[in-house]
Amino acid sequence: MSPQRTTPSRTRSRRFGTAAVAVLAVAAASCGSDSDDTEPAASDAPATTAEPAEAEAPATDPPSTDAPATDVPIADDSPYIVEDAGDAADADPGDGVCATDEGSCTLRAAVDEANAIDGEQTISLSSDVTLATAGADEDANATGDFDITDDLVIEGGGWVIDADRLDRVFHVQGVSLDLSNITMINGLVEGEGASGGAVFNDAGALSIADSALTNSSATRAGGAIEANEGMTSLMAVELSGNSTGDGPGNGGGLHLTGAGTVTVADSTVAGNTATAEGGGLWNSAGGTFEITNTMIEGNTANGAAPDSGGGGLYNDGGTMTVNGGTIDANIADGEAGSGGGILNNLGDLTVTDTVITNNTSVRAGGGIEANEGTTTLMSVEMSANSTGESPGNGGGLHLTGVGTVTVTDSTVTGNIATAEGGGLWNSAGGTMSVTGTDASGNDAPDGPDLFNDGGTFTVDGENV
Ligand SMILES: [Ca+2]
Ligand SMILES: [Ca+2]
Ligand SMILES: [Ca+2]
Repeated sequence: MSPQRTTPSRTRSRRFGTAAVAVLAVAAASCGSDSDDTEPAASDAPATTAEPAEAEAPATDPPSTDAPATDVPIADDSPYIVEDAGDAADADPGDGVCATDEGSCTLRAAVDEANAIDGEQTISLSSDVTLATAGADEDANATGDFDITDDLVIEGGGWVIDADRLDRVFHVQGVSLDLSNITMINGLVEGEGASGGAVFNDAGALSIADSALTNSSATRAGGAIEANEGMTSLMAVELSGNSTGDGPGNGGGLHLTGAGTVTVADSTVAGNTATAEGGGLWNSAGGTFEITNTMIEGNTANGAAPDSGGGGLYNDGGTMTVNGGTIDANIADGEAGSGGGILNNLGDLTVTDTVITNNTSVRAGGGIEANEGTTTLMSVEMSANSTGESPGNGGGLHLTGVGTVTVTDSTVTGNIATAEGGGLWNSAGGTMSVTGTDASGNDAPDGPDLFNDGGTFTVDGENV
């Protein structure tokens, strides 16, 4: 068999793939549910009951019949090998065996079993899986999404989990979930507050590696992933084609609520859409959000307000760090949408060693919109970004209100504004300091490279 056939997550995803599954499959085959017949029966009854009267021992001890099961720790089958693409529940959760009434192991049965047994078990997929038990808003793994209530590892082997628009895929309830080598598609959560189209990390520790989350959506936030506090880590993950609805619709790819931590590394966030803010990724006021060596490409935010938008990234007052990677061709297309690449709203944004290019907005900040807050760019290439006609200020970067922007050792070239400041635009209350930076070859009717609307604006120490 060839478990990789459907995954778009490329060659690197095979690191834990076929070989590991094969080994685990062999292990399972040799130490499965038949362990009962191998040892206990022969040895124990004779040994413990040899001398005392034959009559009493069997009566008081539990030994002779199935007794070993009650005294001996459960012979846990983990890793559970999912070879049934269906969605039936486990027949006897907690007996250590992943088995439906039919005797096969589905993902739902494996999660039933892992939840029921203390400690962190491992599930290995050996088949695609399709959700088939309708019923969202249920938290005991009976219907809809798979509810994770105990620490768990799932090795996907390159297989696909299709939520079939019935619900999201995983709901992590304050525990840890490590996912690797899985493609998750077609998640859907609808209604007021519905968040996390594919995965909802509710105050847990979620780690996803070498995986793809595609074509999922949520009404409120987090088209693919919603993190409510907790810790969320994506490593070599593709978030693509996910979307939010309109309630309000933030974070087309991923959204963080509250005081959590999100890290995204060596990943791709592409073609996601948010109805309001953060077409790709959205960070909360209490959030710490680190993005490293990641491609943020072709995402769209539709929000109409001046502090709405952020086609690629939106930082809503928290701490966001972008280090390495590219922010390319993202769009803030609302009526006064701002920050085609990034919108830093009242927060602390630091961008280093990153290319910001081809992004567009309607109102201001083709590449970056800073609404107050602190924005620091170092070794950034900002090129070919543009703003539209409402009014269209700051093709590269625009600062609104009383904020601070620092640009060091960077290039700001080829950006276009319809009105003022093709490269950089500083507000009346703003402090903008540019050092060691090439700001040239930008285009705007007023201030082709730089425009100062009355604030403090220096380039290499000289007032603009
Ligand atoms: Ca069981
Ligand atoms: Ca467990
Ligand atoms: Ca459920």
